[in-house]
Amino acid sequence: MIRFLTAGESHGPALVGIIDGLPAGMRIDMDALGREVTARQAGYGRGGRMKIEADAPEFLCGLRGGVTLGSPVALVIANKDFHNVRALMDPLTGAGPAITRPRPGHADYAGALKYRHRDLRNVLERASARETAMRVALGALARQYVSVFGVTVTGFVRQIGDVAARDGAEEPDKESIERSPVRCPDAEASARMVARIDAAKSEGDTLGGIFEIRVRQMPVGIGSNRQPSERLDARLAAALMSIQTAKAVEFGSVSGDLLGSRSHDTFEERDGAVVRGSNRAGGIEGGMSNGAEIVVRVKVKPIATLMRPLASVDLATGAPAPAAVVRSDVCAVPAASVIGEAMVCLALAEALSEKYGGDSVEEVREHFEASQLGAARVFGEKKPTSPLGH
Ligand code: EPS
Repeated sequence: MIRFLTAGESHGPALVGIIDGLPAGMRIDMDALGREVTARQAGYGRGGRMKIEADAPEFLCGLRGGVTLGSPVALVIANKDFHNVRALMDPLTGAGPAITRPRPGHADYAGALKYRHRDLRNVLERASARETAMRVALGALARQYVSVFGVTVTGFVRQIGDVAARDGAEEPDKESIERSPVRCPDAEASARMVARIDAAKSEGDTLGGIFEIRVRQMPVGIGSNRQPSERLDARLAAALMSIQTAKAVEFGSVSGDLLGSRSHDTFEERDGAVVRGSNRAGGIEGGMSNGAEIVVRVKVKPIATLMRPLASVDLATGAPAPAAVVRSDVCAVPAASVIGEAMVCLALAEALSEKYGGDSVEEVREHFEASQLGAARVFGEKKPTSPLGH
């Protein structure tokens, strides 16, 4: 089974990641991995930190000659900013003035109480979304695993603040997403999102939004109806909700009036094949992939660090005081969409490896092909297909 762990503080020496369970024999596309990690760093609305960092994942083990060995793969990403704050953050000698005014919406307060930290820096360093740089690197490996089955995962931004993309952006292509400074394929909305971020910045405010992930060519029957924790939608939702700013996850599109007659996908017969009339379920029924495109949207909250700080209380004195102000981003929704892709790749890799897993990529392919042949026999010639025809 594929699983992963990350470690590292935002301003510590490095981020560390381990992914275990990748089969032997996968030639890793380093350029593709680098592009994903760089895409997370970009996106209009980022603050000063991204001018310091140039994330370059380094492999420590699990590969030889760029090919997976079947052993755990470990990576590090250096934090360049560590060298600017070494006195504060050195793992052995780090010390400095305590941060004591919690930011509403951040981990500061709950974490201070949980760990009994008197200095909120001890909480916020690990809570920081800096950690997602490693998730994206691991997610890039997971993407290369899911691509063995033909699965593709594309994320894009649907909304920033009160600016929403036109609904016409239904089949977003990679080029228009990448051309946009906010990863929104609707060029006109994209320009308005940029202006909205500028306005929020000049007001000392921050902006949240909504991103969407599409998964194409997903094999049927991944996930399970057997146990609550095995349901594919539950697993994807958990993976996406683990992103620091995520507040809500939604699959498909139940009709606004919540009428059953307008919320489900009819079965139809076309040229001897079973097809679906629509894809309102978003590709998952009964906790299992149904072969249609998986469509999932995530709402992300605005960043908790405001340059015009919200009301808080100094935990050291008990007196009212504005929340701590530290360097941060104005809007990280474009980055969140890249992280969302990574989390979906990791969750799908885990679920796919349960059904088709093997010790080598050749064996995985054999398992997959045998399973596809068997599935095609279940309904004879009436092979079920998705509304998109795959
Ligand atoms: C973050 C605060 C900012 C962001 C950071 C997440 O960092 P800093 O306080 O150093 O300016 O830039 O994101 C990253 C470093 C990153 O790589 O995404 C936070 O508090 O969550």
